[in-house]
Amino acid sequence: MPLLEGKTALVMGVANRWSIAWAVAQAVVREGARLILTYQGERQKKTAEDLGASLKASKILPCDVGRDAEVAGLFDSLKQENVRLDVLVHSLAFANREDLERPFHETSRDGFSLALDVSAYSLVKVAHHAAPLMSEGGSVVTLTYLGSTRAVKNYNIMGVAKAALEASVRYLASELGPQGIRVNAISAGPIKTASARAVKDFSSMLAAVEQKAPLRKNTDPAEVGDAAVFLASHLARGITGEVLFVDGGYNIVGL
Ligand code: 1JT
Repeated sequence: MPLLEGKTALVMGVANRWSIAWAVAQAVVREGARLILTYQGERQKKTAEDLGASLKASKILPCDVGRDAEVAGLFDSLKQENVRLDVLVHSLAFANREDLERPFHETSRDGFSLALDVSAYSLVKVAHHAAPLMSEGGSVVTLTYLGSTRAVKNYNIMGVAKAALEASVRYLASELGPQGIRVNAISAGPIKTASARAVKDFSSMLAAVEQKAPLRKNTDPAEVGDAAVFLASHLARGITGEVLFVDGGYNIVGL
């Protein structure tokens, strides 16, 4: 029996076929969910529409989470069409490139605000709008990284943003739990997405993980997709406010 039969999943953050959100979209469709995709802007429109069509997505809508009006507009349009949501996947983040390269103490006020706004506040905002559509309860899943709790070289402001994101997961889980809405994060190992490609020395990081992780391999986006299916499904009905590591065990190893 498919794990998400009869459920509707909104997946935010598909930019291209290397996106973690795309691996999640494929996994939820494989498990029988109806898929709604959002993409950030004009530049991503064609790609999102092509990818969405290949999975028979029922809707492919624009939503730049940095703009309140676009977030409100997205959920208004879903409400208009009487969409009941069961699953919300938040798989997006942003930081200025120089903030991932220069020393962390050089982070500008604007760079700090931007990274936290797009990468952490956006979860609060979309959960706020999604909750009323989750009339039969639901599951919110976001993506995080180990740099939230460890000072990982170069991750810098994104680590601070992920710490805020993980704390937001706990507050949202606490407040939305009484409505049957669970909120969890997946802490993925490093994955070579388009965003990660822009990071210097990313390939050497992948090599280090391959050597040190208990499973001696890097994280495959499909592993994240499957974990998201689990968290979205009835199998995870007792789990909320949690950070689930999908990183080949890298986070448990000491020096
Ligand atoms: C962003 C970027 C968020 C890269 C990200 C990210 N979350 C994980 N990665 C990959 C990564 C990046 C670094 C790293 C480890 C993993 C790019 C900009 C947009 C937001 O350092 C050890 C730097």
